[in-house]
Amino acid sequence: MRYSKEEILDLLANWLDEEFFTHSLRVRDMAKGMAEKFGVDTEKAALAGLLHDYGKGIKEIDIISEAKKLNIPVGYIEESDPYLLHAPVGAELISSQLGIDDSNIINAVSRHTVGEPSMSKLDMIVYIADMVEPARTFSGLEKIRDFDGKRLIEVFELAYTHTLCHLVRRKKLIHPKTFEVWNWIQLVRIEEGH
Ligand code: DGI
Ligand code: FE
Ligand code: FE
Repeated sequence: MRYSKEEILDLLANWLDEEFFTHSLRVRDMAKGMAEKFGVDTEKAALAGLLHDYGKGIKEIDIISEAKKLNIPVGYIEESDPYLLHAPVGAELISSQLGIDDSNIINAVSRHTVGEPSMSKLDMIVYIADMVEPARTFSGLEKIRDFDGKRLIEVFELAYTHTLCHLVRRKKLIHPKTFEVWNWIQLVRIEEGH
C-alpha cells in the first residue's frame, strides 16, 4: 500500500465534499463493527467502508466520461442514472490513485451500490453498513439494523429487498445485475433451506 492510514484519511478529506467524507467515516466504523460480529477481517472492512464512495470525488457531470476513460461499461441504465458509476469508478481510482491492491477491498467498493451475484461477506458488510450508518433515516431501517441472531445473508436480503422496493416505488430503471443479485440471494436461501 502506497499510503499510511493517516495519509489516506487526509487525502480522502481533500478529495470528497464534507458530507461524503463524514458519511465515509460513519460507514468505516459501522463496517468495522459488523466485521467483528460476522467474523470478517476488521481492517479490510474499515478500509473498504472508508473508501466505498471514493468515486464521488468525480463530479456527476464528469462521471460518464471518467468511466469510459477507465473502460468501465456504460450501458443505457448508467446513461440514464450516471450516479451508479461512482461505485466501479471509485474501485478503479482507489487502485490507481491510492495504490490499494487488495482485490477484496476493490470488489467491495465496486459492488457497494448494485451488488454482484456471489457477493463475499466483505461485499455484503460494506453494502449494509452504507445503508444503515447512524445518520441514515428511512422507515424499515431499524429492522435491517437489528443484526442480533441473524446470518449476514439474511441482513443483506432485508437491505436488498428495501432497495428493490424503493426502485420500484420510485419508477426507476432497474439494472439487470440487480435481478441477478436478487436471484442469487433467493438461490442461497433455497439451498440453505430457509
Ligand atoms: O452512495 P450512497 O448514496 O451512499 O449509496 P449507494 O452507493 O448504495 O447508492 C444508493 C442508490 O443507488 C439508491 O438511490 C438506489 C440506487 N440503485 C441501486 N440499484 C439500482 C439503483 N438505481 C437504479 N436506477 N437501478 C438499480 O438497479
Ligand atoms: Fe455509494
Ligand atoms: Fe455511501
